[in-house]
Amino acid sequence: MFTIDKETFKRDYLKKFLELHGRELEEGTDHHKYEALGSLVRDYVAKAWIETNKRYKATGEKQVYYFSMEFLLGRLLGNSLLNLGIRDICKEALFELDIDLDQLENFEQDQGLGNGGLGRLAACFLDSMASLNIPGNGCGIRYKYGFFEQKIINGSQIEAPDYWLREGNVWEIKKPDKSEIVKFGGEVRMEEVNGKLNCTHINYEPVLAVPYDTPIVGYENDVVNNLRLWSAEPVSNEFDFSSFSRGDFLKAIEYKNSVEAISHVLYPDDTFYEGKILRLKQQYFFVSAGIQSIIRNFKDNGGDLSNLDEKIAIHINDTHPTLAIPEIMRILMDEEGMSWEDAWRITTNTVSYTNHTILAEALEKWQADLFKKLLPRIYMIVEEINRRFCQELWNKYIGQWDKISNMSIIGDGFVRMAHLAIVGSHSVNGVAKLHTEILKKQEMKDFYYLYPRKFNNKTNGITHRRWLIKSNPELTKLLNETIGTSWIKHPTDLENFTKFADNTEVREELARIKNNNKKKLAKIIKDAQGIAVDPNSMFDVQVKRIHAYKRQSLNCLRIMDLYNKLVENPNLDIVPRTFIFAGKAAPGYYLAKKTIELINAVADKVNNDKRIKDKIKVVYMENYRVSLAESIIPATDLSEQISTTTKEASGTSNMKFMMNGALTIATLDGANVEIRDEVGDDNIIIFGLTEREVLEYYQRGGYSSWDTCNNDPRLRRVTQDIINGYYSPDKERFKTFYEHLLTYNDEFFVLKDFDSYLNAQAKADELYRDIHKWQRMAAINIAHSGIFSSDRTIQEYATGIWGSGYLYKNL
Ligand code: 26W
Repeated sequence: MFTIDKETFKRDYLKKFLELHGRELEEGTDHHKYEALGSLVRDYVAKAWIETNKRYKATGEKQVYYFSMEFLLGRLLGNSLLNLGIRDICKEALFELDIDLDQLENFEQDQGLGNGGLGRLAACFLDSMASLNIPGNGCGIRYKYGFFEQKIINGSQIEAPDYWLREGNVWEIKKPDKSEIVKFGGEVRMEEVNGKLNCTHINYEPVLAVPYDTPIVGYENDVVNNLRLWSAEPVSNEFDFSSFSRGDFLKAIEYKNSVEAISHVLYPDDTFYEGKILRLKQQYFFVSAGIQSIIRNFKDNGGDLSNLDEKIAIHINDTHPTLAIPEIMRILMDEEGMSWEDAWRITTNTVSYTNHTILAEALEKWQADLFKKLLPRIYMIVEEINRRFCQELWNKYIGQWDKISNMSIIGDGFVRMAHLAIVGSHSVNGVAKLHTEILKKQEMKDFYYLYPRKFNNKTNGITHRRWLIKSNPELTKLLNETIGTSWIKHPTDLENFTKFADNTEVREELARIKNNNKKKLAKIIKDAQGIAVDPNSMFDVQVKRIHAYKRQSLNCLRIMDLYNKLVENPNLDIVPRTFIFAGKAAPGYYLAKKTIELINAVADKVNNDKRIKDKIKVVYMENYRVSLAESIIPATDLSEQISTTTKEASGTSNMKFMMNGALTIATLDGANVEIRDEVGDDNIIIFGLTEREVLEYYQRGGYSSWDTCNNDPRLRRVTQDIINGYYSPDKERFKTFYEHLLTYNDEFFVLKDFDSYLNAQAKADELYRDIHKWQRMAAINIAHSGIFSSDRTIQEYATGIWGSGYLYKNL
């Protein structure tokens, strides 16, 4: 294992600083200091990185490639130090140089190449694969601009570009010699040579895919895996290709721009598919580059392509990288001369697919004519996959034309990516038990019937190294002192903490730690927003993407109701609360942006009303991102997981909160169900419609939001307040929000669940009044959170889907 002593570290650091900046430490800025530390750590990591690679080559172990359009890594310095096992030494050494490591870590820009849950999950998985010694590689896009920066101006979201590379990126290494060419457009020429059909792609536009590698450090195990992100560049002028007229200057500029556009910016859409051709280009770009480089590397190492599926597992994170399927087919057939049958067997055995959402508006389907024009050879292959698939269906479902056309991969002029992903892979998984059951019973039921053995569940997880050890050092210390350190490598050992739930001293210590974390967050809020919040109030938190189904609206309505009650009776005996919101809305999502505005309007009114004596405060924190989450989550008392049942595939912040000792108020949706199963009904606050009730309403109707509203004076009042000028002199301002709830019958049952939510909140109040009871519940939540470590999830993927890793070999 990597070790270093304090003095050597100091010497290395000062040397690095001088080399990098050509000046003494005293003359450097904080950013200089961060940069020197980052590049020194990268040097330390480099040796193990190379060694890991050599070891993988020598053992010929099965390699996993995790393809994802998004990797939401956040900051790397702190976690790399932690995983290397030198964070403490480093902290002491820097202290002696008058540098505060915690502060220095704040100078790192978040690597925000993802929208939300799906991208963060990919990042947690990379950490777990490395920590479990699984040969796991990430493959994605090196966006020049990450997820936009959110500013809240006059209560509204304003987007600014996230140019995260402005001050460089110490972690990445550009590898131009490992570039690949990706081909767009053009035509396909078919020729028969010696009785075999040959395909040649001509007149295409070539794009150079240049890889940048980032080391992913495993936890104290000398493993360093690789995340490879591809950047699009024009092919150099020396490159000889007939389809491009090199003499034409303007055309050359146009070509350069159109190429660079590919890896320019991350689409800020989450659960909403737009059908933009550039996105399809992005998808094929990184998938083709990734697959080509995997196969090239495999062959260079003497691999035999006929058993590619035994040596390589390719996982696709949602449908976004589904083109991996036809791309492998293309290479195996067109470049390697394999038969369709052999190529198909190898491809399907290699690829596995995870579905992350059942929302219909998120399903990717590409217009067939655009697809064909952009990717002519890939389209031909998809057509042939579909022809053979439909043939299979015809034989099985004689005369059932509707069923066949519903299941077809190409239909109504579109290529349906989820169908391609299911047909072309050997495993399809959901991300929580309930979600997988809904996939099997509803969304994908025809496919489940056809291929029952492909479907399986892998409940999501989070890396406890970032979300507990790194972000909550005081809680980590308490755990180590009470139950020892075995939980760090075996997170389910956190269960040993259960017996401390009844220990008064431990409960008081838990309360003290929480209070400390709240004080730190209160300072961040004060510094950023000028709002003073009381660390002794209950911190009641909802942080996540803003979306109608996640129901920030429900949270907001009950705050409005509570405010009304307080105005009416300022002496009302309630637990003082600080309501904290954060999250970004997709720039084109009008209702979500209005939700942000409404929350801010409510915040304005509530925070400035002297009558309610500061009993409640509302804070909307700007620019939610991984590093901010690391400050908010450890400071949370109550975690709001209030999506409409059936709509949240899993959720992962719910797991982060419980691991940090927050209690959860939740609907029985996504992984909340499994959290409830772990902690028991007494240690979670559940409310709202059940899965059965929601599905019945959707199928049979029978819900009238209008009636629900009219029968509840509290609802009548708060919904009127949205449009009567109470929160904004402009009565039109929140009209859409109101209409969504009342005119359009409240698609997500906000009003229906209101009463039950308020009762649940009253219960939370009651529990919070007894600090011992509350901390007992917090302790039980922490003790049962180990199962939600992504180490457990990754072990399940490795043994159940990929056939890789130590545990698999020892099955
Ligand atoms: C095409 C636009 C688009 C972009 C992203 C459609 C869909 C997505 C993702 C699948 C959305 C997403 O992040 N889903 C979330 O995935 C998490 C990890 O599995 C789950 O915990 C969340 O419940 C789910 O909403």
